[in-house]
Amino acid sequence: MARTFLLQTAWVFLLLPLAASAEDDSWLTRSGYYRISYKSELQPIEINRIHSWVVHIESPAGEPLLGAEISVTGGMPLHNHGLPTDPKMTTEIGNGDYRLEGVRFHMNGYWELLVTIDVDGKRDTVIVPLDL
Ligand SMILES: [Cu+2]
Repeated sequence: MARTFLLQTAWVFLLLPLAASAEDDSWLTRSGYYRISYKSELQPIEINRIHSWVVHIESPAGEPLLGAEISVTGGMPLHNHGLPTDPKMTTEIGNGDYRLEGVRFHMNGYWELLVTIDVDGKRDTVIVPLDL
């Protein structure tokens, strides 16, 4: 009986990280300075609807980073075109969260966002992939 319980518990712990990573993707910047994740305020993301994201910036150890400057460019590398808008970071919400306004995608397919993060002059970049 006790053995069965232990086996079942082990399965739960094996499955949890898989479930978490599917919902909460995050990306480490190229030089390894920052970890970035985001939540779209439009769920699911629809074509041709302008909306905002909340971008979360933390240290690789998981500590929220304050006072970051974030800029975003991007496009569809397979189509060789950029974003139809120029998204801007407008507000530092707190706790490592930043509002990014003016996000819009005008086509389904594979997008890449090039995110540049600057905290106290320490700059790093990361490509965030997005399949729509
Ligand atoms: Cu395209």
